[in-house]
Amino acid sequence: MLFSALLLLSSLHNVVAQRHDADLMSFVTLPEVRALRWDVHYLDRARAEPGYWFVAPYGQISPEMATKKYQQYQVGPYIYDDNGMLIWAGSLFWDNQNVFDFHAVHDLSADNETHISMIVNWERDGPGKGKGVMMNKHYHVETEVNVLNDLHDFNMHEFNILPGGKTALACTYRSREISMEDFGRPAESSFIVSGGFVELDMETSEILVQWESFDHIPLHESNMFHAWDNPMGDPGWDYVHINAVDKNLAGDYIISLRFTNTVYLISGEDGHIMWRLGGLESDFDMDFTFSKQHDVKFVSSNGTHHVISMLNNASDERGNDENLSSALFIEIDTVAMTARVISRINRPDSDLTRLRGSVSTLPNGNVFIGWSEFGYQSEHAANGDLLMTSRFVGDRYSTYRAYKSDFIGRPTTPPDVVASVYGTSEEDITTIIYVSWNGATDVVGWNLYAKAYDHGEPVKIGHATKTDFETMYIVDGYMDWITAEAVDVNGDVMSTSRVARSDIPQNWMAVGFLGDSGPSPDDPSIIASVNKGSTSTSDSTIDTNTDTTDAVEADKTVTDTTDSSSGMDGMDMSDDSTSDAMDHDNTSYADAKEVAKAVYRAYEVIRGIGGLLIFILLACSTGGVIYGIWRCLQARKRRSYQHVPSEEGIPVEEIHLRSQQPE
Ligand SMILES: *[C@@H]1O[C@H](CO)[C@@H](O)[C@H](O)[C@H]1NC(C)=O
Ligand SMILES: *[C@@H]1O[C@H](CO)[C@@H](O)[C@H](O)[C@H]1NC(C)=O
Ligand SMILES: *[C@@H]1O[C@H](CO)[C@@H](O)[C@H](O)[C@H]1NC(C)=O
Ligand SMILES: *[C@@H]1O[C@H](CO)[C@@H](O)[C@H](O)[C@H]1NC(C)=O
Ligand SMILES: CC(=O)N[C@H]1CO[C@H](CO)[C@@H](O)[C@@H]1O
Repeated sequence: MLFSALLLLSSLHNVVAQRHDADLMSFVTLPEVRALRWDVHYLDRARAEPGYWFVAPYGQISPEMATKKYQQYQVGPYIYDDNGMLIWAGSLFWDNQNVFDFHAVHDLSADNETHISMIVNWERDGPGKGKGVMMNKHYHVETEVNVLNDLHDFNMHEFNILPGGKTALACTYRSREISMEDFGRPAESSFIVSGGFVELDMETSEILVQWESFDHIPLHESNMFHAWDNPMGDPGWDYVHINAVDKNLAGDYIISLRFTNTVYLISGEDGHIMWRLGGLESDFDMDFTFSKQHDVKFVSSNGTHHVISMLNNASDERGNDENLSSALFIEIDTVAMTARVISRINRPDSDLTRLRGSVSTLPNGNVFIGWSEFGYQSEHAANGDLLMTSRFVGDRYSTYRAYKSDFIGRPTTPPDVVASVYGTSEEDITTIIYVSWNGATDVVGWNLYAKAYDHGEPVKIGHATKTDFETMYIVDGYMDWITAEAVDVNGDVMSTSRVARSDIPQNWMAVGFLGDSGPSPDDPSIIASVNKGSTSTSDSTIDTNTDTTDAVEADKTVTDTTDSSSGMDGMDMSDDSTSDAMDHDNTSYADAKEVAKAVYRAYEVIRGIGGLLIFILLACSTGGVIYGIWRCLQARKRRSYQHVPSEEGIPVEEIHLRSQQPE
């Protein structure tokens, strides 16, 4: 008996363990997106630079085969806040295509805003050769930069939009046939992949500068193609493997070739190699070595003295040169011809980054490092102190590079709202509302509205604080025709959703609803004003979810004066007081709902016999009567909402008008 119970338990446990999507987020408002969850650890939060993470998870580097199967969106560009909260899922935009080098772009002359850029991968089954893309804060594509016709694809390593935003750098891989003379075999030739870069015009994709290793870097510098290797046919030996390019203000280019373990400075004037750092033919007196480096960038450069950063992964698919990877900051003096490490930041988990990776300096001097595999990334103070590490919860994806930046995202698509109605009787109906706004930064809360009927006025039914990508809000009653307003820190409305009809069961009786017929939508204004009446001081009972601070404040006073030794915290008290208020108001609330039902049913009838026009005509023709009653009601309203039920006898349209009165 016990044994079988244990067996059952363990098999249940396996069911839980076998859930294959526990590392993925899911949303009611964005059901097609399964964004990756993060595991985040702060060691010193106060010193971290504020900003958002830019990552582009992918499953495999080369494009996957197209499929007709329905797939949820996972790979592609994503923005998260620095707690791992999703801000933008861009996977929808590129239909699950791989995206690389996704980051924020500053220093554009066109405006003073932060843009975003990325490389969209080539298509395996389509004509797409991939492209460099820049988007604005509205997630509109502003610029698409395409590749040369003779290239296979827009190379995945680098899309480096230069200050001013007029031009961008990209890597090129091009197949060439070369004599093996350099290997002492002049009679033979082999195909090689020549590594190069281009500087492209952002507007026209025109090539302004083009450089290739073929003309400048002999075969013997390669640690991939050796004197004893056989010649290869097209496409040939990838003998240098370019993986980064940057440009300084002097107009010279720095490139990283992973298969020569060397960083090169290329003259912007004539393309000659000005110096080599590392590898077999380094021009510098160095106090360090590096290998298999990534993401070599200028930190500063004044023509003779440079500071560069790189990820020294010291490891690749063929082997390790040392036991852990590091980010290096190197000071290069081209007068004395010395290169010195000014900062080394080791991988916090002492592991190796076998491939890929990135290192960037943040405005406050912090260093943000993407170690690539499984999204492992870390932030460090300028002195190297570890401030934060994080990684994807699951092992299914990596990101080629990872960045952190400030950003303002303002999608032009409205927020998404989904609402559902639940309950087993007219009295316990609840509406659950979900809202999100893919891509919007700086949303602090949501104002939620419902309408009594489709042409009614929206009535505010609550406010929810945003604490995650998607916000849930629960409200009493059958709320329908829901809209949500995104609110910023000043309380200003940023955008309003479309009107969402609430989902209801197809058959209320079949799902356990007790009653002869299913419920109908409530008039939100009556519910709202009854709720308001019950406290008669503020909005707080309408907003029970979010205005808890108010409630807590009030309750603390109560606790202090009545029973300061109760040991109850403010939250408990607030729950009590809310339910007290509900008890008080039980009758009026229920009756008010009845009124709302009557209004709704009457409206349905009126609509049945001729629509809104008749409704309005009717309302106008009885306007005088209504006015009188309205004055009378106003007087009552000020006294107490407890009298709401007594209005049940008055004509429908008057009640309706009353419900339209501004609060
Ligand atoms: C650009 O924006 C920053 C804040 O984002 C502001 O401090 C700066 O003054 C702006 N510069 C210009 C030229 O508008
Ligand atoms: C470049 O910087 C170095 C050290 O920061 C300085 O000694 C040198 O004079 C600078 N050169 C120029 C041309 O500004
Ligand atoms: C790597 O670690 C091993 C032992 O863990 C040690 O014997 C070896 O010397 C280390 N290599 C380097 C380059 O530090
Ligand atoms: C309030 O309503 C609930 C259920 O609707 C009922 O059980 C309770 O007795 C009512 N309270 C008052 C004070 O009428
Ligand atoms: C930073 C550093 O020391 N890196 C290592 C890089 O790889 C070489 C060998 O290729 C090692 O000697 C270095 O120690």
